Amino acid sequence: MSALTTNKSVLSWIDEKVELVKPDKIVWIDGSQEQIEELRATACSTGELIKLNQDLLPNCYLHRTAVNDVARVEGRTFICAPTKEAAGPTNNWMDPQEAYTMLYDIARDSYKGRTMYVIPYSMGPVGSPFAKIGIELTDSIYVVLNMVIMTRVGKAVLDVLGDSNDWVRGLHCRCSIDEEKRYICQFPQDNTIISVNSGYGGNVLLGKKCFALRIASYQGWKEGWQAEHMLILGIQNPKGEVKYICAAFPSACGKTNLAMLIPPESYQKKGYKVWCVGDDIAWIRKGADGRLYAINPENGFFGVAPGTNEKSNPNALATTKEGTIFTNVAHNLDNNTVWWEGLDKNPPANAVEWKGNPWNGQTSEEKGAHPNSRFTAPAVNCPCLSSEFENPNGVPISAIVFGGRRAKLAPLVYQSRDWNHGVFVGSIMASETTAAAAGAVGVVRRDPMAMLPFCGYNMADYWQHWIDIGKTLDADKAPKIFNVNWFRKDDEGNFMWPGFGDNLRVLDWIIDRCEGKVGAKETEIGFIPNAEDINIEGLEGEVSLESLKSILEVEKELWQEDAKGIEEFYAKFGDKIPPVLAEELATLKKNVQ
Ligand code: GTP
Ligand code: SPV
Ligand code: MN
Repeated sequence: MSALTTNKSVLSWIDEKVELVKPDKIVWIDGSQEQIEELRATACSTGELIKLNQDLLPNCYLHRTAVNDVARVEGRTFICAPTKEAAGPTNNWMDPQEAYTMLYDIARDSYKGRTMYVIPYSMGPVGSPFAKIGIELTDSIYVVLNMVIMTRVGKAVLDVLGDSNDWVRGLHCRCSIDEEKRYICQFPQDNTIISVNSGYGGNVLLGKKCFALRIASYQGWKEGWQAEHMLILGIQNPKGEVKYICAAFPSACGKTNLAMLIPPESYQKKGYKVWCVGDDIAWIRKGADGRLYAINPENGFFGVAPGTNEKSNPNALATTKEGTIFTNVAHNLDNNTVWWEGLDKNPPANAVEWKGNPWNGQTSEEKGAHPNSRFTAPAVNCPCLSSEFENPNGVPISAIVFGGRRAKLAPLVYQSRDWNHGVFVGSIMASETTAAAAGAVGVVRRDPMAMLPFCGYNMADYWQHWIDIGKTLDADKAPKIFNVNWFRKDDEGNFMWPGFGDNLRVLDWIIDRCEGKVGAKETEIGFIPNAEDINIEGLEGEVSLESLKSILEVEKELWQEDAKGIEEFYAKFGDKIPPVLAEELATLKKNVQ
């Protein structure tokens, strides 16, 4: 098959990589339906994919990864910047030359007997002023078919690229899925990503975390924009006006759920609607009118399956009914469909669990689906997809929301005093770890702006970049910055806030604050709602005014403790800590004294 471009920088880079990995064959991905069908058929013939019940789940497939390859591997993810300091204390660093040498040794000849797929893709609507182009080389059909869902793929992308050298190089080699030789390496200064020995999600769909966050955050720093781990949603009020919110929560902390939320009944009756623009990544830049605009660079959703059901997230469930790839969920053999924990109360008896073993969901103690099992679903399937999804200029942002998973301390919601204080609030985020990354689950760690595993340069420079962006915004145009916590628990370990659709009640307060329509209490940590201003109509029996008040309280002793933790965290950055943040920390310490 002949190349789909005459771009010399593309062709010579591919030639080099062909020389290195020695594929039997090269296939350019043009994104045509015919080609997709052919790849699906090939993958089914080798067992890489399982074709599901085409009446119930048309064009849907199941894939199982290796059991040692089920999540991102943060310990084996590297920022290969020229110096350790450029990567900063929160990233693993490797010298670029050493990294290339090591990775090329691992990759050498690894495509022998295999096919090289060349995937030209656009992050963002093709040709949008926000969009960026990448080319991923992979020896995995699973990767190709996922990239086809998650990004805009094909010849049109190369036509937009023309002769330009401004594109991100991505080389993925499955090799032998050896954990000890698994590396996810970003070279921000070279616009390059190399990923070896994995076949899982965020490690190998290089447009996603590797490019759209790690490389793009660096590009944004150099070019004056921002790449963030944020959902984007629009709230339509009864008058038909839509206000947009971006929210950064760490992995598996509720972005997809919030982005697709269904308003509580009382809100629906009044005419409220929520529209999803994106569920994981936002690229943000200033528009001609001086406001910040955001696009979702992705074209699909790579969502957490467990817990997704008709009640918690019917929109996500509906999105997975066609053209979806399920990874590491249980396979129901009776009707050739899929199942995961929390889908319904009726696990299949005649099934295969995520590792590929026979499984009786009614009697087994073992899980059917891996906790980080996922669906890859096309955005167009989403019943609440925003009409602005394809808008090349993005949507104007009214509020930025940070949030984590914290059983104690962080109140349900609070508002920062101003932009710089908001940057501070983002920088001190902490959250319990989840199954989205390999390692212990439930450990509280600092995760500034939900970017700890995704920032492609020194986090202190990243914070300064946030502060610098703020300087360019007029106060009346800058988004207001908030922090939320849906995960507060009582002493018995029960969640104190119902969450999910009811989170709209908090977003409602946030939008009212943005419009100056509601008051708030100024506290040691920022503005807290008067409990009466959070609408709990229809929540009788679930949340009392008393318990709402208790999750809106500032517990000074806990904050004193936390301030020490923040100080320790900041100390890692030495004198690179932006003075603005050092001052904000001093203010917090004084306030909670
Ligand atoms: P990534 O795709 O890893 O970036 O995750 P995400 O941030 O999109 O998280 P997602 O929406 O998939 O939610 C992850 C888990 O959090 C699911 O198991 C949900 O059930 C749970 N969750 C989401 N929203 C809420 C909420 O408001 N309250 C509670 N208690 N749990 C929630
Ligand atoms: C996350 O972990 O934040 C995800 C899934 O969205 S992955 O694509 O694996 O990074
Ligand atoms: Mn994510």
